[in-house]
Amino acid sequence: MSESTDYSNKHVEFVAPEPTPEEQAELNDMYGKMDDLHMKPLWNQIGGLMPNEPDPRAVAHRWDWSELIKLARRSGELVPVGRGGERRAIGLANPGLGGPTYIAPTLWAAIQYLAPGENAPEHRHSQNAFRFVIEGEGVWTVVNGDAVPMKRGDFLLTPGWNFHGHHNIATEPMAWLDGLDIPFAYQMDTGFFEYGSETLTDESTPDYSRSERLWAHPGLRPVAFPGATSSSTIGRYAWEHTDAALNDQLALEDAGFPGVVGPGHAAIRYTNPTTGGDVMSTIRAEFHRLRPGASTTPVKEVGNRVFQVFEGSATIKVGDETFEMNHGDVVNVPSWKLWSIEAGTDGVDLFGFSDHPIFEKLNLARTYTPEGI
Ligand code: GTQ
Ligand code: FE2
Repeated sequence: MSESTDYSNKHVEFVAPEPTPEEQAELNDMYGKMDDLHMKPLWNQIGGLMPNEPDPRAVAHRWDWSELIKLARRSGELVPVGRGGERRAIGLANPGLGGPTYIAPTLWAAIQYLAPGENAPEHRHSQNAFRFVIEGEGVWTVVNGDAVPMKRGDFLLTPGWNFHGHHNIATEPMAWLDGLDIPFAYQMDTGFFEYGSETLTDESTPDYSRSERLWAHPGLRPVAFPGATSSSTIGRYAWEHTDAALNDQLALEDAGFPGVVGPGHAAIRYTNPTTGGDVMSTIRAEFHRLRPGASTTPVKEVGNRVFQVFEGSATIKVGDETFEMNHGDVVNVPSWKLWSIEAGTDGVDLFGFSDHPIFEKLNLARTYTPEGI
């Protein structure tokens, strides 16, 4: 290794001499032939195709809950749920991605709305799905014949290829947030879909699903089901457990013990009890609680995040943008944008999900925290 070897990421630009008119005519002829044969030279597009660091087309954007719920209600008046449509779900379309309804290149987020007495028929798909309930109750989602109650603060799973339908047995309409890996499946051509029963296979309305009875006792797993499963076996992560876990982290901090991720910042990750890993192969889900005025450490990460404010308020910075966030508001963080959250005067409770498991599995995950913060 010589002294003069420079391992820095030096940008060496090759500047070709200007072509003569004769050379230009030959170039035009060659490019025309390439075009006819569906070929494209790398040298005219290298910067866009292989940037020095992720340069996402997705932009950071905030969706206002009061607007989302207003239009969801309107769609409830105008659009029936039925075969064909299957779901009254309104996707959040990232303004940078144009056209398709993706909140991120890999992720779908939607507000879904069911009026009293309505039934969303059963189907299954290879796309992984979850629901997060920002407010309300009265809907049961039936996942592979298991009726799962949906209540405020609950996080519910429909891992890929499980039949699922929803029904609202209450006298009030209900809306919730859906998260799926639809764009990932669409862009990678991995999606399969099948219709199931038009009526729900279990119309009971138990307080707890069978999956919770078997799997949602902390640190205890049934001996009868020994294997590791690729998705979580828990259908519903009840709010009472999430809330208690976050309270306990902050109580430990008050008592001088470790447990929080940062000062005044408690956080839990929903896990698969058979592995301790993420709930599904493509989606990670977390819940964060920040004390009044507390903030997260700014970080850049490969992959996409989405947050929804559950209670309280926060200022969320993403790249050069600052978003004021209140109950129900949704914001996305594109890949490699520096982001941080600062809680408002009453603190903030935040639900969040990401596509990070995809990139961790593929050895493509990177994070960066600027020095001096
Ligand atoms: O509830 O089954 O937002 O299949 C998108 C696709 C919800 C669902 C969505 C779906 C569902
Ligand atoms: Fe579905």
